Amino acid sequence: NVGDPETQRRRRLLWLMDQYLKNDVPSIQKSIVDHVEYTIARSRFKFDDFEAYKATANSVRDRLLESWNDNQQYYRDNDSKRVYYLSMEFLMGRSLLNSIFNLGIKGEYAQALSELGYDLEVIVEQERDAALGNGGLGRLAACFMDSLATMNYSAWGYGLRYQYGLFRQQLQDGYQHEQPDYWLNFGNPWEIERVHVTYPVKFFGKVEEDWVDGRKLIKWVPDELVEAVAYDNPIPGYKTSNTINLRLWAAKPSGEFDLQSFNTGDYVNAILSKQRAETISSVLYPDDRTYQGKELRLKQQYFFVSATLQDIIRRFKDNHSSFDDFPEKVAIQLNDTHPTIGVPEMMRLLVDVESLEWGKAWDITTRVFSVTIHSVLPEMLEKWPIELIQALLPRHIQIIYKINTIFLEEVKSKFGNDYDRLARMSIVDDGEKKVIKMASLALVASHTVNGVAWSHTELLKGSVFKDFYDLWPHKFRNKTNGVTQRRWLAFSNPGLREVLTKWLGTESWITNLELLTGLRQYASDTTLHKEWNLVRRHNKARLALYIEAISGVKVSIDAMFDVQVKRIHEYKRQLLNVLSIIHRYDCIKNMTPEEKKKVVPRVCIIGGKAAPGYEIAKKIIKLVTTIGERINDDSDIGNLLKVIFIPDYNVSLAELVIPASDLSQHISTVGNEASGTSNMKFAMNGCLLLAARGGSNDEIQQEIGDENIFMFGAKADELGRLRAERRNFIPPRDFHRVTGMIRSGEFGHKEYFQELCDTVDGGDDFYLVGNDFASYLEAQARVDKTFVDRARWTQMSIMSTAGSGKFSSDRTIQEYAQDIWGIQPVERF
Ligand code: B1H
Ligand code: IMP
Repeated sequence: NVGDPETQRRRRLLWLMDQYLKNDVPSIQKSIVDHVEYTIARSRFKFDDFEAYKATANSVRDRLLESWNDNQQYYRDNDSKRVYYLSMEFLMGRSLLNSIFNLGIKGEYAQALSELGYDLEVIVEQERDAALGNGGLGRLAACFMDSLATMNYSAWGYGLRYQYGLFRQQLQDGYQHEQPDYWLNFGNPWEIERVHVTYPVKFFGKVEEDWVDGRKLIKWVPDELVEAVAYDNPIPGYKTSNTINLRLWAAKPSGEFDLQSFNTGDYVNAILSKQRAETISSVLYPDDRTYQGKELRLKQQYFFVSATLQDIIRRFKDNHSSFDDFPEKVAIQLNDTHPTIGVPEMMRLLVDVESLEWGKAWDITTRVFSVTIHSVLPEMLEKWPIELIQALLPRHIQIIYKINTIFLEEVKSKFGNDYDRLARMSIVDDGEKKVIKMASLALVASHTVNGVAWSHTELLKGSVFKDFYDLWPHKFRNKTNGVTQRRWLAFSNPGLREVLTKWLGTESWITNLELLTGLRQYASDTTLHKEWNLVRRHNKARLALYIEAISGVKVSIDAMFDVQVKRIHEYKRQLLNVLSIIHRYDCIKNMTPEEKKKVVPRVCIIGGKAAPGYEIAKKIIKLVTTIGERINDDSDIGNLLKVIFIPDYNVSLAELVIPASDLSQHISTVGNEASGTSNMKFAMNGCLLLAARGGSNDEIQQEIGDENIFMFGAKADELGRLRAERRNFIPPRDFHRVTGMIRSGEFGHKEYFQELCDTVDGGDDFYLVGNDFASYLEAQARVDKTFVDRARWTQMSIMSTAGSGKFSSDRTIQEYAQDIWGIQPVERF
């Protein structure tokens, strides 16, 4: 025992921890069983698979917490610049397998459980997805967290802890029904409630002015006060001790406010009205394209952003006495415009609370914020009614007006009194609708703005934000999206992982995806072909079992698995796929037995959720299930064609489906998909893409080569003309034949499907389904022809994987870090 008492105490504590959290099999077993007894309070002699999952998850959490704590301490001491990623959505999926893989203890856990009589694969399935997101935008945030942790960045994610995540989709009689996703019902072992990390968030009320010592003091007196409570979710990096934090806020009634109403004697009603505060973080909005201008949504945005900024400023002030260094220590990324109310909130905190003068505060704000835009269409940009902001956030509306006035002066000084331009660029639109344009506010306050694929960024510069590009060309960047190859390749496709590692001679591709190009030299090696196809057959067999379990339909794994899984949207054109399936069915029905022998058997798999109020999208789902019933039971067709709708598509289903796909469809109307990210996951896993032009499809084509992808359809520069002339367009005969079959009631539900057909053959085919139909069928014919040439297909598949190195979110994050955030990796040891 040497050293002072404090050193001795610390040494003792470290020793104790070391005794407990070793990663050998018996130590892991001890921690699991301890959690069975002491956390779940079950007997170690009798616990079911779900309880085993909970105990296992808790034991993993213990291990995460160690590095999480050390890491936060290290960042604090090191005082390096941190990036804060603000997002309304984080679509994390499951955590157990991902965590033990990242910690490098998957083998030990599998063995530990197996010796206790449990199967890791079964245990993993007990976990509910954390579905705090709608689709691509939320999943991108989750991939970014993984890359930030893995690449040793000092980063925090901030968002909302919705009690209900994205709804669960149930099919009844082939129609979508939404069920609440109460994912916290059985507890969430991955989060730590921080009862002491709380901030007050104000709403409504009025602004009062006061003069003190010749200074104007502005005081916002709210009518409603809500408490934000932090829930921390440790995010481990792969093979690093870096564990970063995703902090999600939950709303709780505030304890200190409302004394007034308690004094009126109506105690019970006073409690009930306070309790309503919790609704702010109750539910994720399930609509990912249309802004409904709902008060609750704005409340959610402000709630999470206000708590976040208070937290960031508090952390900064822990070891800084002036704000001069703030931009050197803090970078804040806005994931789309949803957190933009943070701009006036930052100004309010700096000016009203921290007493900085306006100019100084604005300088700091504009050096800290940057924004990513994910949408393509100007009409999709977020706009909030002035009245709503005025009532809910009376101080912020004043700040927004002031920002706008100063901004418009700058525009004038550059372009003169060009009133059209001024009106277009103004943050405040006080025309008929009277709204605040959040994208303009975000752009004015951000030092950089980026699109999510090359073609998308070009659209932003050339049309959506052309005026801003004219004013500030230096602000615009491209950051092509990426996905984490850990979750989407290494962990979800263990068979392929083994093959890749063997042929590349290293596992380093798991952190350096560009190494995949090393596969190209073996693309025609027959031994590799054998191993490659064996893996896919194995994955397809797994999916086939799942399909049979949910639908009763037996599918052959010799058939091509042709997959389209993503949110159901008209612009994603599931209808193009479905119409061509009907066309295929019709063709097969009319074939002679000889002709049938030449047909390439297909299993068409479609999955995805429709927003609850989106009638057309719901009809598309019903159309898929309707034709599925007909085709799957048709003895003329047999195994030549099957149509499966996979209900409740989510992240964990994606992990099952993607490695088992032969062909996947990314066929959004050109110019309507900002990027797309599932295309990257499929390509990585050696699935061939049937792809329309635009978004990240263009870049995938460039990376893997024209000859290894099936592209079709209109080009970007044709979109404007084709749309304008769409009423004069006459679709091919086959197209009319197919919609005619639906309209005539051939599949039943005659009335119900009319409206759906009207969207494509009623002379107003906005998404150009009819326009692209011929080109799509031609591409599908190429697909069939190629599929029977096994060697050619396998080679293309290998080339797809080999060419997808660019689409790692590690690359994306590194570009953000260097080019936007100005942060460096901080390695702890
Ligand atoms: C994307 C959204 C989105 N773009 C509003 N915009 C939302 C808009 O809840 N809301 O109000 C939610 C989401 N999501 C997607 O982002 C693009 O459509 C994809 O093309 C892109 O790949 C993805 C990630 O950049
Ligand atoms: P994309 O629109 O095909 O690029 O899909 C983006 C990603 O979002 C997918 O790979 C999935 O990980 C995720 N995703 C899409 N739709 C859903 C959904 O309905 N639930 C959960 N995740 C989804």
